[in-house]
Amino acid sequence: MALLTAAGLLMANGSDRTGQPISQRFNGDPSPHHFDGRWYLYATDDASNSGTYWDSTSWRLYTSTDMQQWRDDGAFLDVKTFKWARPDAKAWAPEAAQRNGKYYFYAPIGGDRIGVAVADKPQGPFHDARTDALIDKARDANAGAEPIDPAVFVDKDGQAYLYFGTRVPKVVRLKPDMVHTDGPIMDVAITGWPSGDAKKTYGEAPYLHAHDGLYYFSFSTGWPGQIVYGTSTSPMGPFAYRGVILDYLPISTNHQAIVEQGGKSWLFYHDRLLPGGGDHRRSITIAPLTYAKDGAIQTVKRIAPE
Ligand code: FUB
Repeated sequence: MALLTAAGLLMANGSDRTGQPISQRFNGDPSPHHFDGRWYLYATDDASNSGTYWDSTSWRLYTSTDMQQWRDDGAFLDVKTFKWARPDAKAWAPEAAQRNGKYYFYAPIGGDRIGVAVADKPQGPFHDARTDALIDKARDANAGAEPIDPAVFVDKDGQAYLYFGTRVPKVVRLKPDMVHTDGPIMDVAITGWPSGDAKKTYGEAPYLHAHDGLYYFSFSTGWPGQIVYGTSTSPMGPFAYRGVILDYLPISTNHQAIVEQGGKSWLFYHDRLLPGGGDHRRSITIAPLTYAKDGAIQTVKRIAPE
């Protein structure tokens, strides 16, 4: 039950978005980016799935100048863009990156492959950057049981990393062209799991961001999952467990992204927020993220819809 009014939310969080959906259309798996002065939020389209599974076949784009008002820019890409994919293959949690004057879109398709598309503009039109998948479970050693949930991080030295995977987190370097891997796929090690919580483990939704000279690796612990994180002095890890960013939600998945812009940080995640919402009918929302003096991320308090 909501205990705060909208005005109360403003005071409590310094944001009028926490607990409020960015759209009246169901969506999930946020991949937010600030490209050339505008926010681009790439998402899984829960409004076009069957309602009983995440079986939509296209991704949705929302854009904003202020993070308050979001414009629905529609289904900007379909799995049919990738000729090697089955046209009815499920389109899951996406990722995007900017480099070389181009925009790259990382597309997990069918649960066993990750494609990459390229465009001159962040809204597309995107075309397949290759003739096959960037990551392919059947082709690539150590791709894991389910190569999904791509997340790209470009370090200050220009090296790009691709994180992905369910149950065992994976990382692989990308070549400067952003569309080929460079070296083997490695497991990401997480150390120092809290004792007495044997059920807490890596589930999915890997995400890497840097803050104040440290690398933060966040992820969901499972189904349902908490969003937790660890830190390291290397983007390859190992990451020392630090704590909970967001507690369990009343839906089966939890999937986050963390962005910094203009000296402020935000957590993007999805939740059950709209009437008729649920496991397969999610809504993206945004919460301010703050750090303690020792670099610890302060746990975000979920605000339930009224
Ligand atoms: O949207 C389908 C799947 O649900 C994503 O790939 C996972 O991260 C979970 O959010």
